[in-house]
Amino acid sequence: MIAGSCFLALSAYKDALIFLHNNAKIRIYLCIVLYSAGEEEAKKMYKILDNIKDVNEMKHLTIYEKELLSEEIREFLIDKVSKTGGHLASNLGVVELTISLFSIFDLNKDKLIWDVGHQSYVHKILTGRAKGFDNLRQYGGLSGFPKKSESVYDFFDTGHSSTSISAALGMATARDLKGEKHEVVAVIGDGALTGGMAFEALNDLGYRKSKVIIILNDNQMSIAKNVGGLSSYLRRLRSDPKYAKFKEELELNIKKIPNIGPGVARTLERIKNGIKQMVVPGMLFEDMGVKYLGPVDGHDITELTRMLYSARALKGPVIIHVKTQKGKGYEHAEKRPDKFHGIGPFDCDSGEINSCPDCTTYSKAFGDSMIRQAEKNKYVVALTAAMRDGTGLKDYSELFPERFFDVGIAEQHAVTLAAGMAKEGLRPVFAVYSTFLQRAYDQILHDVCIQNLPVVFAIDRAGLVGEDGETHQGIFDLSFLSHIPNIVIAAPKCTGEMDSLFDWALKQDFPVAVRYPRGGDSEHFCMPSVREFELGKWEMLCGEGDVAVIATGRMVQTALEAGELLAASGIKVRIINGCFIKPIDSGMLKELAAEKVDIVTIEDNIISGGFGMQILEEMKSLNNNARILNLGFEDKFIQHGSTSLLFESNGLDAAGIRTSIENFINTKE
Ligand SMILES: Cc1ncc(C[n+]2csc(CCOP(=O)(O)OP(=O)(O)O)c2C)c(N)n1
Repeated sequence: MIAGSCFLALSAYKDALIFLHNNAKIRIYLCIVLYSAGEEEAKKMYKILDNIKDVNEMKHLTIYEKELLSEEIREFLIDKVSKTGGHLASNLGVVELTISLFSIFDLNKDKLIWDVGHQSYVHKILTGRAKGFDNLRQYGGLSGFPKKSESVYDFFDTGHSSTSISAALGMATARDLKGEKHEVVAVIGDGALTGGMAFEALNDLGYRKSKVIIILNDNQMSIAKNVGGLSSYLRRLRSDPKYAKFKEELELNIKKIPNIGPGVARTLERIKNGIKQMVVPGMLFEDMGVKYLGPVDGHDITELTRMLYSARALKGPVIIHVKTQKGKGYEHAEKRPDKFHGIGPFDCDSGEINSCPDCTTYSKAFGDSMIRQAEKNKYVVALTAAMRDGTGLKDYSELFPERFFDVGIAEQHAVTLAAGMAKEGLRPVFAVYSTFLQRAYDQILHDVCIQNLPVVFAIDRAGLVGEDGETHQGIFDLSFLSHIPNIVIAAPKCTGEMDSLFDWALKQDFPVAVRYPRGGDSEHFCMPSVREFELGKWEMLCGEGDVAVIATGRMVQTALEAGELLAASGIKVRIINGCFIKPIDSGMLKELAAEKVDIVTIEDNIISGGFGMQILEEMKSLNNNARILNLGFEDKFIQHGSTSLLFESNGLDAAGIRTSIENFINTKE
């Protein structure tokens, strides 16, 4: 009876809340009454989150309500991400920050850009997309990154690091030229700030003096612990509150010094700057022309609000140094923010991931191989651009700390650093995801390949990566590398070949790129394989039939499966492991041409400029009339979803390939 009336009262309260939406005082009073009554139903029933219908709603909430909302959002995130997987720790760290940004800025006119964008989940929730979280990162569902196509409040698509300040400056420049009035805000992590592009943008911004507000979200973490001189600098700023307070007071006092005439004023200005330099050393941002505010506790909404107001009132560029904790509010993520950075589905209570600990992934096979290579050769060194664990180098880094180099999110620097090392006799291996290597195209061409330096590129996550979507699919590397002279490109057909291929690569005196996919071998595939590689020589796996299927890398396994399906319908095909993408095996192609065999090529890269195109060119030059079918990705970006679904929807699973080959055979006159 009592519970029933309570429930009725709560329902009425809920309606009243919606009605009284703009009257914060009454709302907070009712809220306190209900919460102090200790009613569990109250908590379950009245969710502030459910009543957020507008981006400006945050402006009407009290600080207390915002704190309650923060709790709700954290619960929501943990629950949803535990089911779908995703970027959890970074989002838990920006809950109060996002709420505060929404409280101060009006996203109907102001622009907000999230660097990398993996921490935009709270933004998505507050912009009406909470319901989409059941299908987060799934095919056809909500993207894990900002997408203009998804919401008018996603102002700029991100995914790769360190782009936000440039984009913000671009938008601010457009605003000023068009005579518009609104704020442009870029939120960038301390990890992303290690990327050179962020400095290029700061350099330009400080000079142009455009009004851009930069929020430096400093949690001292990249994916793993942040590295480098900038990180130590931020640590000093973070850890000494006196430092910031002293700076504020000093500036106030300096402002009080009277100016007497322009000449004296100039001298005084110089003296002021001199004093500032002496007592507030290394004011990096201010020296670049960007006003520095902070540091501020990023989980204290009152303080954050105060700071954001100050920044909005200022003229010219400003950076607010916000201290946050990655994984905040979820014990497991607070303890292991690296593990919960990007995570698959997991158990909420134990924090355990539902994965297969014994499965051999390509990254693991690479890491193991690096240990063997380093044991054999004391000049072997490994480089990563902030992706130590993802690329499988954790064990190696612990065994060979002096031969391990994490350069921060700086792929371009990593490549030229490796070039310098190779020039002086080291054997550098740069482990990098295919998508992030795009950043370093010129360094590969200009610094490594023109000088023909023996740098080995270990290109992980080549091909489809799945849930991270179009900004992360590694489907371009064959196209952007194949046309560079001197570089050799190879791909193992299974994890078992990784060690022998790296062993081969490290013996060559030219640049070698070894590309391999995310995950491990296909379930249907079991081919423990240790073999000798010979430059530009392919491997014939099945030698019968009038059609030769030449597949590369992980697609060899799919080609074998497709071959089995075709065999079941009485069609025999030859299957060739195209383990060298550059140079291709001209000898074998000549033999196939002589036999007048038709050719099907299969790659997990875009067709344009890829593996199959090279074969097509070669066959043309042999003046052969054999027909060629190139299978790979069409000229478009591939959205997010599980890799199996994406392969299927692009006709590159075994069944799709079987159909394409059958059609190809059937269309022969
Ligand atoms: C060019 C590039 N290299 C690597 C990555 C992979 N990556 C995604 S998030 C991240 C760490 C970012 O750290 P930070 O900016 O501090 O954000 P946090 O996750 O700590 O909130 C890295 C290395 C990337 N997105 N882009």
